[in-house]
Amino acid sequence: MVLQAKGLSYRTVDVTPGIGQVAVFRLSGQRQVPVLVDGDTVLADSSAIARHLEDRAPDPQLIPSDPRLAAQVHLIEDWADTTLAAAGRAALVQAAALDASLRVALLPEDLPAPVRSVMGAIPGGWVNSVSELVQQGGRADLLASLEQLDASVGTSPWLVGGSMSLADLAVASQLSLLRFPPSAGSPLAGKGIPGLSDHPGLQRLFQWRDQLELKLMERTLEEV
Ligand SMILES: N[C@@H](CCC(=O)N[C@@H](CS)C(=O)NCC(=O)O)C(=O)O
Repeated sequence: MVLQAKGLSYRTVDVTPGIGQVAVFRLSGQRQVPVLVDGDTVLADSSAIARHLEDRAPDPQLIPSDPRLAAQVHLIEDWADTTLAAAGRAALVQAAALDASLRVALLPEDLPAPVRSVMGAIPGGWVNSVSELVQQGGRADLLASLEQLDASVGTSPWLVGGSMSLADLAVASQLSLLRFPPSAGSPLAGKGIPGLSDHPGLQRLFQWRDQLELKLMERTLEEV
């Protein structure tokens, strides 16, 4: 999203969990995505990548110069990358345990068809008792934070200050775990975590995310 916001050209390489992470480790010395390769520079961690891109392409500025606004952006970005990311992942695992079609849609595309069909055939709910234990308590906190964000985007399209910042991008990207954006394509687009993606108190927030994604796509098209 930062690359799009700054109108930089890039190529994405999807990584298959497990086997594909060997190459990620060889490249970056750690196994997680995202990894940015910019000439001779190889960077892991979305926050480090965002800061590198801010130096490389200062326009539009995504980290404000004003220290007060910069602190707010930093805190929201950190919350999105840690608390929101973990809560989103836990909620998605729980939803996938219950919904066979979601489970299959989330599998890597290059997985052989027989493996995909086995995953789809596992009866819904088999891991539910475990994931429910993990979930208890966490969901209420997540919902409360998301409702606050929904109220915020109801008054201004930018979470911090008067223009787009890294805070907007960090939150919007993690919301995609809760309800898949149009860019996820079929069969994931519009699907999401029951109880969150269809929650009446969160609809402005998901619309805001979809609109932000549209704005970024328009910027990419302008560059082409
Ligand atoms: N703090 C890192 C977290 C990255 C992260 O959690 N990546 C996940 C996917 S979103 C991953 O690669 N998981 C595979 C693994 O941990 O083995 C960041 O913000 O970039």
